[in-house]
Amino acid sequence: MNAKSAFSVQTLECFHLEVRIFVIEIGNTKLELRQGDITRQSVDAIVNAANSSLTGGGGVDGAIHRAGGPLILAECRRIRKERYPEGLPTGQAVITTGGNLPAKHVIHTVGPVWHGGGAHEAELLADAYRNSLQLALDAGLRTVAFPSISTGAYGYPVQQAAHVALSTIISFIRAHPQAFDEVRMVLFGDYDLAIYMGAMQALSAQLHE
Ligand code: AR6
Repeated sequence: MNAKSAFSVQTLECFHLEVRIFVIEIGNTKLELRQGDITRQSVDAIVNAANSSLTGGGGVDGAIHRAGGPLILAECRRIRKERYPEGLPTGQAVITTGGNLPAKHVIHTVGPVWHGGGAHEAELLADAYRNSLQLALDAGLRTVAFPSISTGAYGYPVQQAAHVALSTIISFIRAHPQAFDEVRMVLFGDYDLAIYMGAMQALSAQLHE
């Protein structure tokens, strides 16, 4: 494992707000956790925790469509009609423009609804992260930001979701060491950030064993 630095904590002053950022470096790729709003990230692609209809919803999905404007929805509708008339299956991902967002693209994926853990939720959640990263890689995108997929309306316990999310991202980065400059998890609240930090510390320790 070529992890340059184990675990670093940076504090940035940004518009008078303190932004805490937690970073590990895996080869040439930074894996970063930060508290924030995914719609405000200036990256090549943000990931949307969508539903299979691809026509918008609440939570992150609603925020992305509100901030990104009608071009995103128009592309989603076209993709739905041409490629997924039955809806985008759980764990799959598609890419659209970023519309009015600072991000150039939106990758829409569908996480699993939590049914107690015995309905392949972990595999499906890992698929959502992996297929989103694969789309970004195929499109030559170097910076990608994820929200915490499935842990809102879909009810996936955050602690378990954090482990799946980060271990899947770390495995993908290790398998594709030249692919990304940065993969970022953007957590909406302090509680989620703390949970993801704990999961990252545990995984980071394993990387160095
Ligand atoms: N930036 C970052 N994270 C956010 C933001 C934001 N602007 N807004 C919410 N979150 P959810 P799901 C967090 O419910 O569980 C939608 O209706 C939120 O606090 O958005 O995958 C879709 O259309 C939570 O931690 O996604 C689907 O029907 C996380 O994002 C369904 O919800 C995910 O919460 C998908 O449910």
